[in-house]
Amino acid sequence: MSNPAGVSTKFDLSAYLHQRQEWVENALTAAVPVHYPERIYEAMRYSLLGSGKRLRPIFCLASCELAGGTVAMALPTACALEMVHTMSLIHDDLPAMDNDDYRRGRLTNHKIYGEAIAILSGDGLLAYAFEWLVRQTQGVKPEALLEVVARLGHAVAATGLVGGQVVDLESEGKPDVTVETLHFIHTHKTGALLEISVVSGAILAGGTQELIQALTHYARNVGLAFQIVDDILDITGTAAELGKTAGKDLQAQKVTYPSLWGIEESRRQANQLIQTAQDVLAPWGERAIPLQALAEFVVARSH
Ligand code: GRG
Repeated sequence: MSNPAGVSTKFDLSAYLHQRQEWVENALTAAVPVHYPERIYEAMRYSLLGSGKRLRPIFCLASCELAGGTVAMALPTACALEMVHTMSLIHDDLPAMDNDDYRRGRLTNHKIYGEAIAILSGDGLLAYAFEWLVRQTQGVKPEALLEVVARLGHAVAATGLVGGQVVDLESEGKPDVTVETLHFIHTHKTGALLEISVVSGAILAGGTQELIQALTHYARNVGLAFQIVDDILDITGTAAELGKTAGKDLQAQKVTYPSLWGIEESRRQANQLIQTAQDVLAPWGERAIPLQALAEFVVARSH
């Protein structure tokens, strides 16, 4: 792993990810038990549990750790971030949006439960995410928690995910989408939630303004690199094998970074963004190693 701080260390990213994925999986399983009316809880659990890289929760836990906080301080927010992310995937797959039949290698929520329940399970997860983080967070200053709630709302609203999705839908089928429009789509549709994921952990832990600013810069670079790699994987990687694009010729429908820049240049840009993200956290030395490694994972991942 490259280490801009010059700290030589062996960091086992795989063990780090595995441990946190398990914490998040257990916490999410407990957060959404099945009650009457069972069908909606089952639909929520179908999309929420058992798969996904859990990157957003792990970014949140890692930044809390970097700011000197504990896992317990950030775990409810980490779960809320995954609930919001899951909501966005369920809604993104709907016939009115991307109309996808498969997600993470299995049928999408609406294919199993029908459109009405899929819409409602997304709505249920979104609202519950806010309740969960407010009620479950302990040992955090109320002002910090309020700031996280406000920022999460901002990341989901028309200022974030929703705005990005609208421009994405409006751009579909248009061959003349500019790199600026593509950038708007991704900084809102993908970047906004990644940014609050990274920054929320440090806010909860009472991190300094300097750290929060650095993490914002880190997150914006990682978020864009994440999207570039996502576009590359749609063409070359295992995403199609996993069924993400089954039955669709995405390249024919959407302007992407590789379609504008080519695959080689897109990869170069992604690597450059990751290098910048790592450099930003270099002053935090060894404490930033998990986030440095996570940044590399984003470009090296295969799905
Ligand atoms: C209804 C309030 C409301 C908002 C929804 C549908 C929508 C607005 C926005 C779409 C957001 C979206 C689906 C962005 C794509 C993000 C993305 C790159 C997902 C893949 O993330 P990974 O690789 O997936 O982390 P896993 O499966 O590992 O979780």
